[in-house]
Amino acid sequence: MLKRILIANRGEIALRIIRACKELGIETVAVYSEVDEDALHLRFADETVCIGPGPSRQSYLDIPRIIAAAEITDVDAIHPGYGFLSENPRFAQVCRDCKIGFIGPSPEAMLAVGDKARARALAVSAGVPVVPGSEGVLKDVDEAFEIAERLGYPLMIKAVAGGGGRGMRLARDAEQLRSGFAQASAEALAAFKNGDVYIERYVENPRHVEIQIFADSQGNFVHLGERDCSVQRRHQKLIEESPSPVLEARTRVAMGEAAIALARAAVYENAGTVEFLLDPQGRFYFMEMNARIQVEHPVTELVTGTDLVQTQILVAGGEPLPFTQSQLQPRGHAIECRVNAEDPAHGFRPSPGKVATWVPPGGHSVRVDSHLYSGYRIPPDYDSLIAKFVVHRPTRAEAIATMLRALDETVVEGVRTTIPLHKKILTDAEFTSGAVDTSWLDRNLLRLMGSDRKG
Ligand code: MV4
Repeated sequence: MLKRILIANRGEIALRIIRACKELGIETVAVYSEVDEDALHLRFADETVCIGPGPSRQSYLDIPRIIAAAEITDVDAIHPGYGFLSENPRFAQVCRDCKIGFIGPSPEAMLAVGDKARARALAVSAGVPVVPGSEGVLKDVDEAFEIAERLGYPLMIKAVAGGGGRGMRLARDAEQLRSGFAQASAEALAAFKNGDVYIERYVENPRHVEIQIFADSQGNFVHLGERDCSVQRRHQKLIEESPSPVLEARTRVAMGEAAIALARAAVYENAGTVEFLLDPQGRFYFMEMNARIQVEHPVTELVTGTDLVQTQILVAGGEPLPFTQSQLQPRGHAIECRVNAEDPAHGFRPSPGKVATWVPPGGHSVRVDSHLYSGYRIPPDYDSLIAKFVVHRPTRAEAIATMLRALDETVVEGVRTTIPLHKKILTDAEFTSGAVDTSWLDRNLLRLMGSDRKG
């Protein structure tokens, strides 16, 4: 059992992890940058260590500074949260070398799923469906043309090291394949120092459906159902829900089994998420695996009645999973809205600054994960997530009604937020009928915001 944990993160997820530790009787060490001196996670922790200036490269992303903080405070393990160092195999390896526990998968498993071409090959070997495409990395555009003849158009060009839609191009014909190949490769080389690309048939109008999995050190694997994250803007999720409003029962079973097969093949441990594209015909294809606890994990916690962060800590301490597959029977419907300090009426530009008033929602069936307080100054240095509202009700219609009530009673003064947009989406007939895909929000943003340009 772990006794003392350092949280290598900030914001709402740092609070989330500290809360899990407190309930388990585990001591906590918070780290913070110079611009986070007033951050709420410092007040919740037993001990705090300043690790450097505001820019995350010199603080939350600086491996030697985090390790030094862990050594000084004599912790048993580090929880990386999401973002920052959470999916960095080098960091996981340094933790191992320094005999500090890493609450997450092994560096080997992280490497295996972190490289997109490797993950794809692993999926194929595990019998997990992938989008038809090239076997691996393409050596040049001529090889791409050859394979394109066999696959047919439209095609997607993807960078091996890509993420968040970067290094990705759609090609509807050979001409676009030529230009897109060069663009995707150059973009990936600049962003990730790796210009390797591969191609896949383009899946039109897909939904983003992901499976939460969990594995312990004894080789037990379970899945905890799906989250539908189709409401996105430029690869930033806004709303996630479980169950998916469109997934058929047999597809859910097949997707869960596929996710576990992939995790087994990667010799995966701890919490992970396997992302799939779901096409309009109900066929699904492996996309990638996220080797971390995700922002939207509370959606799964509510429908399965689990605590995924506590489970991460128990499993990292060598305990077996506290639930079996048959004990995991999802109940009801959960929806999460991500509240960002951004202005949807002006291209979602960040809206940092002082939050004069913060009155969060509450009441029956409403969970709020947030590091905000009245008077808090949101620094401009980090991502703009300020709160997650998560509701759990017996049906989707009731969950939507509860979320609308929660959004309505919230007061945020001093910064712009995505709350007005969430209200528009949740009252939209296409959303309430479940008829959305991954580009729905981009296509409908003007219509949704149209009658309310100032939010
Ligand atoms: C695709 C696709 C259609 N066909 N691959 C976007 C980021 C990366 N995770 C994979 N992505 C996509 N891959 C093929 N063969 C469409 C997307 C995609 C997408 C996927 C998930 C969530 C949102 C998306 C938004 C646009 C495009």
